[in-house]
Amino acid sequence: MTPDHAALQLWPVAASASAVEADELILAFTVLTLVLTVPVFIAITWFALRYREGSEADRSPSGIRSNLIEISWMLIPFLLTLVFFVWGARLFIDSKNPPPDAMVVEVIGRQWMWKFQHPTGQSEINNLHLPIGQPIKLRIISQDVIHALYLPAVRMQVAALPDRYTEMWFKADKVGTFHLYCSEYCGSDHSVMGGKLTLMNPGDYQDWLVHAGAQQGVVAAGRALYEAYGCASCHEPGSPVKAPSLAGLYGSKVALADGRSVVADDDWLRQKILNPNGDKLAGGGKQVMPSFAGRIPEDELNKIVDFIKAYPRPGQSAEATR
Ligand code: HEC
Ligand SMILES: [Cu+2]
Repeated sequence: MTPDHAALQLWPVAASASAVEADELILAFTVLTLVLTVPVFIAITWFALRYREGSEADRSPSGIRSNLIEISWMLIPFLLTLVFFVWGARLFIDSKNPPPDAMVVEVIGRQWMWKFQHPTGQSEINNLHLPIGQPIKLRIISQDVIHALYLPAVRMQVAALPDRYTEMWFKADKVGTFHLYCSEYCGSDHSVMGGKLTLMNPGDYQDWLVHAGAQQGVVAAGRALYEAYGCASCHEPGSPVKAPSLAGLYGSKVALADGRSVVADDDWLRQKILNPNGDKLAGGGKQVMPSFAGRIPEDELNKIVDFIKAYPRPGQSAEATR
């Protein structure tokens, strides 16, 4: 289940009580702004028409002077804005003070993926599974540049900084799958730095930790990395680069540009990813694929290779890799 990209969603689902409060604040403030500005614009139009050059309107000073009007036009908007100041400050202070019993999830942002580590040790990439009905505190850091974790469903957005922890906390109350974004432009693949926030009943979450979370399968983890490192944006069918599909590649014979042919085994795949050009360029291929040497840690490289191993040939069920 993925969040619906197709449907135009002007107002995202609110999945926590504080999200509802944030919505109320924004709606109320929008209404207030309209109440204060619409009459001004109407009056401007009316005066512009009535006192346009050459009109017959009476232009003599009226002589009316009222302290009541003077004071009220200043005092009423001032008090109204104060209401919003107090209301907003309360939400802001709440959002900075997680309850002490909050469950802590570690978040690491880096070009271009999000890594989440659960208190029980399970980790996942670009997907975040969390229980509802319980305060959750995300402790956020970046491994390289500034990113920002944005969870529209809980109306929260916090910067991920390279050298300092930041925090976000919320208590979700709605089960479902929602968007998860990086909302700070962070380089060429910023647009793919996102995924899914899955909110579950506490029982399902425990279940997920034990089953899916623990063995979220190297293959699924590999697929997430394949997407996160941008392999998919070149190698998936339909991509503008037209790189060869990696489906069914493992174990097959690859014809190289220098005339040799090799069997795509673990070793060769690993080498190809690290140093794709030179003597590893595919026959008829151009030097397009960037080198990933020094960019993908060894454990993740294993997972990507495992994913390529399991990537089904066309016609086979794709379920196995999801
Ligand atoms: C900018 C586009 C681009 C990106 C990003 C990219 N590749 Fe490639 N890749 C190519 C192209 C083009 C080829 C074919 C030419 C060649 O052999 O280099 C290729 C070839 C390959 C091959 C050999 C396939 C064959 O049939 O010979 C493998 C394996 C591969 N890429 C894996 C990966 C992995 C894994 C990633 C991510 C870590 C990745 N690529 C990222 C463009 C890309
Ligand atoms: Cu980012």
